[in-house]
Amino acid sequence: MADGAVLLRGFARADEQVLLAALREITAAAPFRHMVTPGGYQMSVAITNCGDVGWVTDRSGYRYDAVDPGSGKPWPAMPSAFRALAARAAAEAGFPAFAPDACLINRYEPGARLSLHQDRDERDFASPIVSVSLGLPAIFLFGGLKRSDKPQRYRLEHGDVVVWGGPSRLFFHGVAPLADGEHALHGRVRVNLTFRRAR
Ligand code: MD3
Ligand code: FE
Repeated sequence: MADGAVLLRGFARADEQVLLAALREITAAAPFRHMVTPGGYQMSVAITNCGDVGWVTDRSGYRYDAVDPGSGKPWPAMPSAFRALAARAAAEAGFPAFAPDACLINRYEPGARLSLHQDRDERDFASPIVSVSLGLPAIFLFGGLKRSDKPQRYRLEHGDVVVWGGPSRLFFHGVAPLADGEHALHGRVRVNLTFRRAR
């Protein structure tokens, strides 16, 4: 896709049942919720996390926190199936020692979108970010280092995995409003797992 960005089509398909079961356990303990951005807007994407720390946003800013603000408890542990899949994908893309400590889980319902942004709340930009797409397909927008760089569009489908490292780690990216549909396993949603080394 770009220098350092590798698209692994269908890489997570064989794990779809294990991933779904793990996802159900996580969201039972830490339900999806629509957080508020520092600017005061409610996100159309609902999020939760697992791992040592989770990405959160509120009126005071974006950050990684060990505590789920919804429950006051630590985020659910990262399931071994999640960790293993992320490490295997990173290795395939040339990052052999990826040890994520955070997994942000995004849920898109029809119409939900993510505007163009950079991921820069992590301490370590040398580690890649690994993303796993599940459920309904989405149009992923992939720009460059400048917000004004015209984004390329990629259709990401159930089971696709992308590794974003090297120069692409700080590229602007986003997701176009989700089209309606029905997925055999996940229903009327898209779920995206993003594995990060945050601390
Ligand atoms: C490219 N999520 O959670 S995953 C995010 O599909 C996020 O939910 C999108 O952007 C989603 O921050 C896209 C793909 C992704 C994640 C991180 C990146 C692409 C990236 C970081 C740098 C460059
Ligand atoms: Fe992002």
